[in-house]
Amino acid sequence: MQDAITSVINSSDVQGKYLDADALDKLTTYFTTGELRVGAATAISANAATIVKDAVAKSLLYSDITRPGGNMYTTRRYAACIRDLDYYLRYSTYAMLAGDPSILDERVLNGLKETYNSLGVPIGATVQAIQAMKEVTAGLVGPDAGKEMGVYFDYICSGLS
Ligand SMILES: CCC1=C(C)/C(=C/C2=NC(=C\c3[nH]c(/C=C4\NC(=O)[C@H](C)[C@H]4CC)c(C)c3CCC(=O)O)/C(CCC(=O)O)=C2C)NC1=O
Repeated sequence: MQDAITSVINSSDVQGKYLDADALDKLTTYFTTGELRVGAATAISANAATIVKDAVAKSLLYSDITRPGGNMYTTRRYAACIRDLDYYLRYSTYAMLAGDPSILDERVLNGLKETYNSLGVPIGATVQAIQAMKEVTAGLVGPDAGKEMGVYFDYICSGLS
């Protein structure tokens, strides 16, 4: 896993240079948004179950997916879906704190699309639910932190698509 700091240091190191203006700019942005990130992470962790529930209500509930024949039908599969959404929220929060998406590649997206395809989990509906989480989260943490979280929700969606 990388973060905004190790990522600029690593890329300066491979060139054998001190941090240039561009690298220092990236670090300044990261440090000045530190409080925003920590505040958002605190609010998200205190409200995670509600965020997931509201996102499901906005996107999946009462659709064919929750009826017989749908992939969320049966309590076991419904619970697996809720659990997956909670993973996406928690790992997006980690990535937002780190200011870097690499943790998503390593711990979430690796092999996920293949798993979903083999189990018949619909990717389009999953993307809709993640987009609904993005909206609900932005409503909770405000537009600036919401935009930052949105980067990582979108990253998961493109990794799945
Ligand atoms: C931390 C990293 C991580 C991820 C991301 C993860 C995902 C993940 N989701 C799974 C299943 C599943 N995922 C879903 C999800 C859904 N079905 C729908 O229709 C909805 C659209 C959607 C929710 C948004 C369902 C229903 C299953 C169970 C499918 C089945 O067993 O038939 C499985 C198969 C094994 C299992 O059932 O636990 C994995 C590995 N596991 C991990 O360890």
